[in-house]
Amino acid sequence: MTIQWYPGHMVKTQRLIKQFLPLVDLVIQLTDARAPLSTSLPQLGELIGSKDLIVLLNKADLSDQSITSLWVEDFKKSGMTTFEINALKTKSVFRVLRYIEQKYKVKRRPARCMVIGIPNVGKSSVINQLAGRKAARTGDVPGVTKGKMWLKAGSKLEVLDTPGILWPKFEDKSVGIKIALLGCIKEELLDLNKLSLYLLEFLSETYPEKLQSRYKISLDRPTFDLLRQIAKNRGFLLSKGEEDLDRAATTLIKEFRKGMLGAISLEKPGEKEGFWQNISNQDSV
Ligand SMILES: Nc1nc2c(ncn2[C@@H]2O[C@H](COP(=O)(O)OP(=O)(O)OP(=O)(O)O)[C@@H](O)[C@H]2O)c(=O)[nH]1
Ligand SMILES: [Mg+2]
Repeated sequence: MTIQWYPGHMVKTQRLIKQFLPLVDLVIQLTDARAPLSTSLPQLGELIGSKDLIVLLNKADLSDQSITSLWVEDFKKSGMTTFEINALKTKSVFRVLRYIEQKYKVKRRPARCMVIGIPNVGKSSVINQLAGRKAARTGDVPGVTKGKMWLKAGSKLEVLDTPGILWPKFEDKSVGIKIALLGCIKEELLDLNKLSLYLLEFLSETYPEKLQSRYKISLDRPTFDLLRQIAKNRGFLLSKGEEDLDRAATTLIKEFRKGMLGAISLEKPGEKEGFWQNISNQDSV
């Protein structure tokens, strides 16, 4: 599955990040805790140079807790300041605010930071928590923020919200699949049927009990049949009585994204030739 999505505003955002970098004290990179590496910006070093950096593993309420803890350890080991957070919870973001206020309190002016990351990871949601009000627009589709926006977070911090950025092409197909599953790519560009089969294959290998308990299906069948069973059990039928596989695929992906199958992580630290690598090499299910 080859995915490309690089609209004009992403090119502009990269320019904007470079332009505003000299004005900020630190950069906050937001990632999705369910796949912290795949949702990191590969060109981060090139974009921000040696500027102070905090990495936030957001949506930790939706990720597999034991795996997220391993990620936090892993990031810290490589010298990164890292927090796992849930941007919808004020307390969770508060720890980050405290850390920043402490670190930059010697400055006579408010500390300034810039929040960057790929689309839909929760940048605007974190900023709203930092600011203590719903100032930045958020939404469960990628590409909500289109331009930059400065906000005050109390008297000690100023934050710049930026639109999500991706890169022109995914060298590693498995990265494209994971970020598509996490809702970071425009839906219209995706083959949801194929994506749902990747997800089913992953879940039946990695989280079989969660898949079984949500959809009450027999897992000892080919992947394609799992989708058919979901359609059948949910009563998704076409006029001729055939299973509506498109609807089953959309439902599965939507429910996974919302955490309705339970807390799930798509990647583990140190996984070189993991599940997605193998599946994207075959590129068929
Ligand atoms: N469950 C959960 N949902 C979250 C969390 N953070 C953000 N969301 C949801 O994720 C969606 C995207 O959030 P935004 O804050 O708009 O993301 P963004 O990174 O600003 O997106 P773009 O501006 O499109 O790049 C929204 O529906 C949020 O409510 C979180 O920690 N947990
Ligand atoms: Mg936004």
